[in-house]
Amino acid sequence: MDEPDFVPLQFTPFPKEEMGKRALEFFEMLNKRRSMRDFSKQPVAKELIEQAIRSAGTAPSGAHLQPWTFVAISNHELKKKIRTAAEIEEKKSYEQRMPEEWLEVLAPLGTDFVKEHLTDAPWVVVLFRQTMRLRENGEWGPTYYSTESVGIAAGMFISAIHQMGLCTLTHTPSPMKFLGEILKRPNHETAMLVLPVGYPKDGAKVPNIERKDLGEISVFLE
Ligand code: IYR
Repeated sequence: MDEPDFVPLQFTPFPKEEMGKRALEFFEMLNKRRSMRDFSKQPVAKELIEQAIRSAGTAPSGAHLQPWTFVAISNHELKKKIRTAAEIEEKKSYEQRMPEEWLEVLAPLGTDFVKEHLTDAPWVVVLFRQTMRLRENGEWGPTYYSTESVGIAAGMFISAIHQMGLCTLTHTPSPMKFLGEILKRPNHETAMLVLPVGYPKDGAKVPNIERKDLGEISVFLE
């Protein structure tokens, strides 16, 4: 094994007074994000999607294996194929597979098996998790904490999209195997999330729901 190579950390400290302001501004920016299903067909430049993927690619990952592949689709035929396959699975899910206790918590979100966003949004980004990696000796080995790693990268992608003034949605058709087949991904990649990206339609609406406040989501032990 080679000795690990270290370089000095690039770290910018901020004055104490500025830290609270930066923290608040970041929260206020993120707190305006909404999962949105009413996409306009207005095109979005490829460079913006590339930039969001670059940001997502800064996520930490298990053993720095970066076990993610972002497949960004603007091709209408492919989006149609994905929508058709997703709706077949989702119809079965909503009508047969999801128990009443699940449907009960989905009801306020107003979702159903019709997935217009998959053809309306100018981009559909499918995020794949790499379950295996090719080792330097040519053998396949596992990746580590890939679900956590890809989850973090997804959060960063969603934040990047929001920060640039676009909308996205974390869509989870289930089961997702059809995505690897349609998009011809290798077997060691498994689809985790579908993220349509674009502008909202005029008059787009979102559910009237609240976020938990700090006291409900944290415990401080001092
Ligand atoms: N996968 C379905 C159902 C669904 C499940 C959850 I949990 C949601 O928060 C929203 C929807 C779909 O994408 O419609």
